[in-house]
Formats: sequence, structure tokens, C-alpha cells
Amino acid sequence: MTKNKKTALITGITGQDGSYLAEFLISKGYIVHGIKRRTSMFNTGRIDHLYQDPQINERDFIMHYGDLSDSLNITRIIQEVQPNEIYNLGAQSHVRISSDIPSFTVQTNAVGVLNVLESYKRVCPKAKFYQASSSEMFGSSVDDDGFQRETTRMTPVSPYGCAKVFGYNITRYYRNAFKLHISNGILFNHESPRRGSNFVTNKVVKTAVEIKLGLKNKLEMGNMDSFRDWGHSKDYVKAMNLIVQQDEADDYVVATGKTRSVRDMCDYVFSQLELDYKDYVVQNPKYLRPEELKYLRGDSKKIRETLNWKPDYTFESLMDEMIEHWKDYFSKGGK
Ligand code: NAP
Ligand code: G4F
Repeated sequence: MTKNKKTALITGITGQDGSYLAEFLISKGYIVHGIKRRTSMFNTGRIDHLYQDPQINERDFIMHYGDLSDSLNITRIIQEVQPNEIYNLGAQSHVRISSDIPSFTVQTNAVGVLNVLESYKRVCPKAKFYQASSSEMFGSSVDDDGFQRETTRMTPVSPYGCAKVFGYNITRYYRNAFKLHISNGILFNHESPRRGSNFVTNKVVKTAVEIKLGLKNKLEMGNMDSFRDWGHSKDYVKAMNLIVQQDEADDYVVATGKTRSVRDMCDYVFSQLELDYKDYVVQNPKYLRPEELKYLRGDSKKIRETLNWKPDYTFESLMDEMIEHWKDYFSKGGK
């Protein structure tokens, strides 16, 4: 039985996307290995339910300690696992914080990609490789029709974006030079109840629910006038797997094609709770960025037309699910 199962290795499995991708691959019959970091507190909250699920055989879900900056450790894990598919999702993923810790961000998001690629090339070059690239790579570039797409210039405006451009370019180099099956998903913002609560959607939803319940009386924000194209992580991890299944490796934008301002997102969330965001939102300069990426709107025509991908969630159903999550959390005594 186990002989016919595909084996996937996920870096960043303890993160938002890693946890949904692990669930999705297990549901498709994969054996899933993940790399988790050693931290002073447990960092497996998003995947503990998989360990505890009696339906999941312990040989089908296996975790390894590791770090993308430690190339010997990555090589040893890849040798041990011999994966058919590698999903490189590990990253310092917070854009504003990347200007506080630029060197760590580059070590993880740029050099880390190179470390995984080198091990993969030497140990299991027949495997397929997915790189978590980002719309943040486009930075200040927008095509004349108001979209960003696979051909849009990359002019990043953050250490995070610069490091991701390196990851994108180095994976394309390995694909072309060594004929490896490496694809990039250029994903626009995607959210969920599992999103870190220092990203804007989950911060707004969580605080708005706390305000509704009388637990807080204000929401401190940075720039309210930037625009983002927000989708659901569950839809986007399906796109990752679909991209990897293709005979030819390629790069794809994954996006909803709709954009909204942070202000409009706040308005929607507070309105759903019968509140007016203007009564609670105050600006705190500490959440502003040295340089802001003002506008994102993705054209995902390529993945929709060639691979038949489309999202199940709308902006409204995404936000409503997040609101329900936090209401439920606080009603059960969460703090
Ligand atoms: P996330 O929730 O922040 O998860 C990031 C994961 O990377 C976590 O498991 C984290 O481990 C791990 N990690 C961080 N530094 C590491 C290191 N040095 N070595 C090994 N692992 C490390 O991010 P996400 O939202 O799931 O995003 C997944 C990937 O997609 C990231 O590469 C991100 O940059 C990219 N991306 C995300 C979006 C989005 O909107 N979500 C859009 C485009 C691209 P800990 O749990 O220990 O911190
Ligand atoms: O939620 P954010 O922190 O996401 P950002 O910077 O767009 O990055 C996310 O999406 C990228 C894809 O485009 C990923 F690659 C990256 O890993 C990450 O997942 O901020 C969204 C917008 C920004 O314009 C920010 O300035 O919200 C604005 N914002 C306003 N007040 C705030 C806040 N962002 C945060 N995190 N916190 C605030 O208080």
C-alpha cells in the first residue's frame, strides 16, 4: 500500500499554508514530511490536530527538526525522506518586519532557497519542486491595465520582496540550467483563520471581535490606503499542488483578480459586527513601513485557463469565516 503513495516534503509546515497543504496532501493519500524549527515554545499549534487524528497513520505524517539556513541539515533530511515533491514554503514572511531583520530575512528567504535547491539537485533531481514566490516581488510595478501578471516587471520595495526575487530567479536558473522540474507560484495575499494575527486581515478581524465583546476599545493601524488582492489559503494550497502535477514546470500567478483597500476591508469587517470602523481605528506610526507597496491586483488568467484552477471562496466568505472563528474562540474563553 505505502509503496504507491507519493511522498512530499514541506518546509514551513508549521505556518498557515504549510498546515493547509499538509491536510490537503494527506487527504489525497500522500505521505507528508515537514520541517519544523526548534523554538522555545511549541510552534505546532496549526498541525497538532494532524498528529492527534486517529485516522492518520504515524508513518504518513512525519516531522523533522531543521532550518533553511542549515544546508547540511536540509541535505540530511532530503536524503532520509527521498521525496517525490518538495514544497519550499518556509520564510520570514512579514514584510514590515523584514526591514527590522533584513539579514535574517535574506538568509531564510533567499539563501535558504538556494540551500534546498542544492540538496535537491544532488540527492533527488527527479523530484518536483515548488517555490513559494510572492506578489510582493512586483513592488511598485503595475501593468497599464491595472493588473500584475507573470510578465510584469519586478521592482520590489522591501527586503522581503528583494529576497523573494532572488528565490524566484535562482529557481528559474536551476530549472533551465539543470533541467529540473521547478515551478514558482506567484501568490497574491491569502488569508484564513490560521493567518498570523500580526497580518492585517487577522489583526483587524480579531480586534474588531474583541471590540464587539467589550474586550478592547481601539484598533491601531498603519497605512489604510494600500490595496490588496485577498484570497483564501485553502484555495491557494490546491493551486500549489496542481502546479506541481504538470508535465512541464512553469510559473503561475495565483490571485482573485479583485482588489480592495485596507480601509474597505475594515469597513466590511466592522459592518458585519454592526460597528463603524471610524469610531475605533487610530493610526500608530509604528505600523507604517519605510516604503509601502501601494497596490496589488493579480491577473491569474494563465492558471485559470491552462490548469482550470479557480477559487471557491469570495472575499466576503473569507472574511465571514475569519469573523466566525474569532467569535467562537472568545466564546470558549480564548484570550
Ligand atoms: P507563515 O504562516 O509565516 O509560515 C512561514 C513558515 O516558515 C513557518 O512554518 C515558519 O516556522 C517557517 N520558517 C520561518 N523561518 C524559517 C527558517 N529559517 N527555516 C525553516 N523554516 C522557517 O507564512 P505563510 O502565509 O504560510 O506563507 C507560506 C509561504 O508563502 C512563505 O514563503 C511566504 O513568504 C509565501 N507567500 C505567502 C503569501 C500569503 O499571503 N500568505 C503570499 C505569497 C507568498 P515557525 O512556525 O517556526 O515560525
Ligand atoms: O497583511 P500585511 O502585513 O501583508 P503584506 O505586507 O501585503 O504581505 C503579505 O502578502 C504578501 C503577498 O503580497 C506575502 F508575500 C507576504 O508574505 C505576506 O503574506 O499588510 C497588508 C497591507 C499593507 O499595505 C500594510 O501596510 O496592510 C497594511 N497595514 C495597515 N495597517 C497593515 C497594518 N499591515 C499590518 N501587518 N499591520 C497593520 O497594523
